Amino acid sequence: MVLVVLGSDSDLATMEQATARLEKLDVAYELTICSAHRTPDRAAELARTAAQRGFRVILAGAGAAAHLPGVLAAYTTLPVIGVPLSGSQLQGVDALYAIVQMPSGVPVATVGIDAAANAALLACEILALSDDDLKQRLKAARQEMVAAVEAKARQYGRRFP
Ligand code: RP5
Repeated sequence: MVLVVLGSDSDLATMEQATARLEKLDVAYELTICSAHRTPDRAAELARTAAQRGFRVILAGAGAAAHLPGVLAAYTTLPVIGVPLSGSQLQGVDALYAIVQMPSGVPVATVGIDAAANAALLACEILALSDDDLKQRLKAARQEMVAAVEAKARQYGRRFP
């Protein structure tokens, strides 16, 4: 249901934050590696066939001159969420600018640098528009987050004097 594309195996550790969220929310995904620069034909084919293969959203993580999300978006009207990845000499600012500054007509929803978990949650929110069970699981996850912050407030909160 969610196609997760990485520009390189060196992106795996960060992008696994996305797949962990998808697994926690019981959302099916397929993860693959494909480079806009090193394997441009494969990138085009992946995006062209994604909808007919049953995918509803694409997550694409890439670093450096990160054209992967934009190239995928060029070949499909499925929503594409781009994750700019750090690790380059410019620490992800290069990837952020490359992904977020799409020309008019071909949108890529862009999350923060290395924000793979948020990309997965955004993908789930898109899917939840037509999936009430997933909507409930997302609400439950928000409640867990509220409880975790409240527990930290109890643990670390203090007054002086
Ligand atoms: C990008 O170049 C990849 O997404 C990766 O973040 C970066 C470096 O790739 P490797 O040289 O580690 O394969 O295309």
